[in-house]
Amino acid sequence: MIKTRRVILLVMMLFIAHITIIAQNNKYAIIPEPKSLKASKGTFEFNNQTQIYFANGIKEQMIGAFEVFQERMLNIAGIQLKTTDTQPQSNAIVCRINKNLKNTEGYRLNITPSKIEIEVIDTCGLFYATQTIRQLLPVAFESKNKITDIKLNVPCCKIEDSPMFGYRGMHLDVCRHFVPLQEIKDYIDQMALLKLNTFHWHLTDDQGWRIEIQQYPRLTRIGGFRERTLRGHLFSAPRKWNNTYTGGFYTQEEVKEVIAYANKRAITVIPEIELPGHALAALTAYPEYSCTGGPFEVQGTWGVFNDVYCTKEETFKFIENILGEIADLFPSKFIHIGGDECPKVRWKHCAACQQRMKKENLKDEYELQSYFIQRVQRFLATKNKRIIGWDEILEGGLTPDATVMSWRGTEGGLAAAKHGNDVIMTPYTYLYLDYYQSSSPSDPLAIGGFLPISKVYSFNPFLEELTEDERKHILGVQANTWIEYLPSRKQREFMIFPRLAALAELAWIQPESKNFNRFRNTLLTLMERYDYAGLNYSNALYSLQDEILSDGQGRVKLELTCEAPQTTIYFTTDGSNPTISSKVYKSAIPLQEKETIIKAITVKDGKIMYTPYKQIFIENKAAAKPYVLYNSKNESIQHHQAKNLFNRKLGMDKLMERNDWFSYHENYFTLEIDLERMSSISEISILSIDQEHRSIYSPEMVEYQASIDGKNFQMIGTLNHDQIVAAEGKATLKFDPIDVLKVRLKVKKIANIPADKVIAGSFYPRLYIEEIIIK
Ligand code: TNX
Repeated sequence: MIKTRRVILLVMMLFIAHITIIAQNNKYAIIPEPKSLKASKGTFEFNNQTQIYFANGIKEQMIGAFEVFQERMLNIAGIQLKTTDTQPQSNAIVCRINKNLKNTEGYRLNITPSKIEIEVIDTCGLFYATQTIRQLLPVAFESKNKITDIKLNVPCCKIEDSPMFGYRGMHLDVCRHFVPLQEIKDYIDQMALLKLNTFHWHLTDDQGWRIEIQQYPRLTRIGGFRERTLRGHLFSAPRKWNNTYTGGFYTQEEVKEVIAYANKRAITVIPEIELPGHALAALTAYPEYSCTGGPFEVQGTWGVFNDVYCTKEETFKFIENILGEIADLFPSKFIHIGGDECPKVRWKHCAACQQRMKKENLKDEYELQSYFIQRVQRFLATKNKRIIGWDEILEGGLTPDATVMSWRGTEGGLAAAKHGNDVIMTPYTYLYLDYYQSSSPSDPLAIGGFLPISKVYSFNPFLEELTEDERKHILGVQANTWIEYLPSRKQREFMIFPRLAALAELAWIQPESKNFNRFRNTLLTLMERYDYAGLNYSNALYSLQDEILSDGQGRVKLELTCEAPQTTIYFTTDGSNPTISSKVYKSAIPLQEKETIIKAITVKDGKIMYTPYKQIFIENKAAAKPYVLYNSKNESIQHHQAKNLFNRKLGMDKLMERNDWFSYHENYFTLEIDLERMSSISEISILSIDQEHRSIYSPEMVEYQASIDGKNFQMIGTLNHDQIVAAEGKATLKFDPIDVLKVRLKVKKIANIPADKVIAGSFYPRLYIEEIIIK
């Protein structure tokens, strides 16, 4: 009896502790999480009498750090925060220099009912203190319009804070679609809230040149606009176009405006001028700097294009003139010069480039690329600038002073750090905000990939392979927003927010201090701020992710998970739409063997929080059965996508974006499925796809075998490539029912891309399989 009471008490205490943690989190909902925060009782209230006092030592130019906060106070709440020359006793913000603080971006904040005391060593720290106060204020402080009837209280606490990385970036592509100036400024303000300090502005690409260059007006007049834009995904066939003339660019005056706006928010703007590739907008305007002389068009489609800058002398003059203007315009010490995705075919067939290679003693076109980058680096050094380049600048020899932006995973960053170069980590495996964030097929079209916010948050930039010394070369991290598929502001906001908050936290705090459960709670408050700011952020935190598990007894069950806290999942198995009267999801749902449809919703406070989950699970005797996979050498192998072959789920579309497929790139594989008991079967299907434009082809041949004793197999049939293509990728072999124990499939990839295809010779054929179905 006593024992049960104790248990009940303990459970109650845990419950209460849980509640208070959540409540506290919401009161001090700061992202990124401060290094240390000690909560205390009471609040400080802002009103019309609140004054700001800058103690001795705070230099004139530092005072500007408060302006943005003062403006917001005035515009949103009508409160004029005046500065005073004599130290007030109460109702004041008192700012002081503390020489003991080491990090120029760090700050100390002491909030009591009578005063807010701030200690810093420099302007950035002062600015960040105001941004922390901004997040301690009621969420309505983010409102776009004036607010009334809200007490502008901040809860008392002591905060000591400073960032882990000195480079905390957000990248934005403004070439694939033109992004208006106001939108840029609004993102910069949102970056400031999250204490990000670098805006990487991707200003030139094949689809548009977006910055005025006074010496070359055609760059924007011609290169800034295009005739047509691809509709739908690059991988969908046939192609469809939007034929509206479209484009835009920023004048140098506007660029200065953005730089000043960012500077006021402790943000550096780094421009990116792409070279030697991704240059078609420039070459359309000035074809004489290409290898062939053109003509070209500003591209309305995406990808990598063969026409790049020629390496003749005139081109370098042209590029130096452009970079000269850029260097004068941007105060940042870094200029990003691109360097990625530069095909070498034009250089191979260009007399000027071949002559250049001879003259400079370069052994191949990769070294020519390296020569290109090094020349640009040397030129910018004369302007007192350092270069950043994408990780392809490692090819053909790395320029000593270059900083490498590692985007193709983390390998490039690792190699550069080991080489002694500085690195910024922006791997597409974690930090590409153009990738999908939910697995719901009703999300707007995106380029592909799958990076839910938890995955972004989980990125650890300190790779295990790095020594203590090499770690110092990791300057920081950045999230990239490429906008091929984000033509509208609404879509861009949907992809950027709230995932940018995950980036901000992993950039600011040590990996061991990260905690996704805490983060997601705090995030709910940030999302409330976004509501006030009118941002079209994504609610994908509330979407459902599924996993198909084996129940160990030859059947499969469906696990549903939701990353958001405080939610309930309701589901149905009969095709009806779930409501709050449907079954509550508690653990994985056992699936019946016959075709089953599962629908589910996430509910919070009686509200459905995301597009309902809906999935049909087809009948498949192979599901959850043991299997062995053999490669071309008949060695048994593990393949992380193999489970997708029998998950009873068919792909959502033919873009294969969310990893529901099995991809295989060797010559053939053999798969043995153990049905575990004698089973009557009469049909085996293998579902593949054909997409010539992506060099994806159905198998050359599939051999079907079966075994009664589990040891000796007999051939039951074969299907060849033409038969499979004719069946639209569903290679079904039907036969009179037989009792078997095991099934074996030998699947052969086509050897070469047929010679009559455009891409023959330059790509290798790929094989993608969606499902293997046994009936
Ligand atoms: C690769 S990241 C690119 C961009 C694309 C992006 C799409 C990089 C250096 N190059 O040109 O927009 O993928 O995710």
